[in-house]
Amino acid sequence: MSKKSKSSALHETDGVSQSDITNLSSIKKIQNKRKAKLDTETLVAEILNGSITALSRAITLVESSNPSHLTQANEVIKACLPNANASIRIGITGVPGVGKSTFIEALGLYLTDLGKKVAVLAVDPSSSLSKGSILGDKTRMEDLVKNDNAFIRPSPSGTSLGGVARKTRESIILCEAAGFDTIIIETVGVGQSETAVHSMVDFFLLLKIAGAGDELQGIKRGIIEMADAIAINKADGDNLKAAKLAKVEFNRALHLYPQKASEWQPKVTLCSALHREGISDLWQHISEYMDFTKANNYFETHRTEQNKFWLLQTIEDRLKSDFFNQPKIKEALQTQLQLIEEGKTTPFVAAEYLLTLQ
Ligand SMILES: Nc1nc2c(ncn2[C@@H]2O[C@H](COP(=O)(O)OP(=O)(O)OP(=O)(O)O)[C@@H](O)[C@H]2O)c(=O)[nH]1
Ligand SMILES: [Mg+2]
Repeated sequence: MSKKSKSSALHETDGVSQSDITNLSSIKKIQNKRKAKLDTETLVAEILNGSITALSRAITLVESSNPSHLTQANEVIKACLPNANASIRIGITGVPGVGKSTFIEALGLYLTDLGKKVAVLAVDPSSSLSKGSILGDKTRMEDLVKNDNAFIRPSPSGTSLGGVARKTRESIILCEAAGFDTIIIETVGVGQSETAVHSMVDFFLLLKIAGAGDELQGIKRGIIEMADAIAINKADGDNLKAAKLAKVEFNRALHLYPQKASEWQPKVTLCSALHREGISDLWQHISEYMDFTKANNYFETHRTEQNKFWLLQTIEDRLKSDFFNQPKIKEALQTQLQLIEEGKTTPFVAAEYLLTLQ
């Protein structure tokens, strides 16, 4: 190594030599143990016992694209299903930087203090490209990561939102079977991912920050319709006044929307995730929602509707990927796309042709 590079701030110290204790054979043993495929029965028993290692393994199976893993994943989920359901599922959305991760850490710590077991999952199809939010979340949730009663799993990777969402949905079942009673699912407020998360949770929370007074500008109408509560975050310091104004404006706007199927009237609350303020008020609100929807039966019927939706969604996803993954379709599709570009066929004739090929 040259003298120059040693004096650079980027210089790394030479590697630490391997200690005597870790000899090759013990490393091999550990590796083999890790690799050993647990049989389904043992895996399920360990999950039901609350083993985080078993839970993580099962989620890895769910997320795998290896067909043999998928078969085992399906068996595990089937065995876990009777033990799932005894939880509440909360979806959280908001634009990047609104404070979702900070908020989830604050809420998660508040709930573990109450004696709850909290699992945090995510649906973020973009993270598979950047890997950004995975790292970001783990560092933003520093205290929650260390908490024994919390389990945090980054968004599964995948190219289609449908695939990513299915994996998260199946992970919910596994977390519930492992004894987690509160499942928090985070998503970034872009694309269709909110709709996917909305269709797998009991309560949907929209996080906002106060803007320049024109609060409703640029916010998708559909998201407000989905929200069971809106929390204006960063209601602290100089921002508090603007946050209070935003609260009034959102409250007014909410009253203009038709009544929700749940008959629940969403509220707007203020919070500061950073200072962990307003968290208990919001939790009170969520608890009231659970009581209210359990009493009027919406909670149950809503979950049944969600299950029906996911049945149809899964079939749709499977048919689509089975179709597009056939080599002959891949090839013929390219030809048909080219013909369209040259104006030699129409989309409908081309589609008819491709569909007869399978
Ligand atoms: N003042 C203040 N800052 C906050 C609050 N909550 C979060 N922040 C800050 O806002 C920034 C973004 O917070 P994150 O929790 O990473 O936001 P996020 O929504 O998870 O962001 P993405 O993961 O990028 O979508 C960080 O610098 C936080 O410290 C709050 O209540 N008050
Ligand atoms: Mg985040």
